[in-house]
Amino acid sequence: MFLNQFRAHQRIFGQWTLYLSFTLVSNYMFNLILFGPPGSGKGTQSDRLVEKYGLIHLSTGNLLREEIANKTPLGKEAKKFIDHGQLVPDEVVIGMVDSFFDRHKNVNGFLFDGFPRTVAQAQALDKLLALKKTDIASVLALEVTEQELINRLLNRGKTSGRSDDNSEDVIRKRFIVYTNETSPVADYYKKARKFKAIHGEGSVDEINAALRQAIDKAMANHKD
Ligand code: B4P
Repeated sequence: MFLNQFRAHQRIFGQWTLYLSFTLVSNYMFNLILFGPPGSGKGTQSDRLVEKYGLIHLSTGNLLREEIANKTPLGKEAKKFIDHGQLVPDEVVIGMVDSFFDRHKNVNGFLFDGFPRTVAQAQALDKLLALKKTDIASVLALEVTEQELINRLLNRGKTSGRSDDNSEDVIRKRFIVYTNETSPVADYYKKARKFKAIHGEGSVDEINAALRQAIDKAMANHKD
């Protein structure tokens, strides 16, 4: 009789501890933002980093281009802004990120590439992550001179077919938008002591090594 009761308790208690530890462990996520002006190499580096660290790549630029390619109502709306070097409205981008989260539950973490691009987006991201009981661990910002950015983007425009890359006027417009609307996001994360600048010129491998060094450090600190 006692043995049966003990076994029943053990079964229930065992399941609870397993459930609790799973919940605690599954809430641990490492979320990273790759920040920087257009053409600074966010997309290039993200592809390598998500593979190395097992993170989910969330590029709002890629998501928007997918919507455009599929000719969805959202894509048709977004195209008007992207073609002119402007940002797509916050509510559209935030809604898109929210539904991306719905499709990616129980993951190790996200690498945000090109998001957030406004302070309103950064605040919305904090709220969405708080609902998941997690936060941003680190923001790594690629720093590249304007002339190098123009060269890279015009060069990409020759083959990418991207409407926002093949005109120097549109590229310059994107830099103005970056200075006015996106650079305040850096201050937002500096205040939170999560911001780190990374030299973004040199070979892709060299920059990747600098990013990995910063990520390994941020991961060690975030676990403490
Ligand atoms: P994104 O898709 O985010 O693109 P990006 O800023 O142009 O490029 P990225 O920094 O990823 O550069 P990449 O690695 O490709 O945005 C496009 C548009 O979508 C925005 O302008 C906006 O309209 C809209 N949008 C996106 N997110 C939004 C948001 N959150 N809110 C509102 N609107 C939003 O590198 C560029 C080139 O450089 C490549 O050709 C690459 O090969 C080359 N390169 C990379 N690293 C190099 C290196 N080390 N040396 C030499 N070349 C290098």
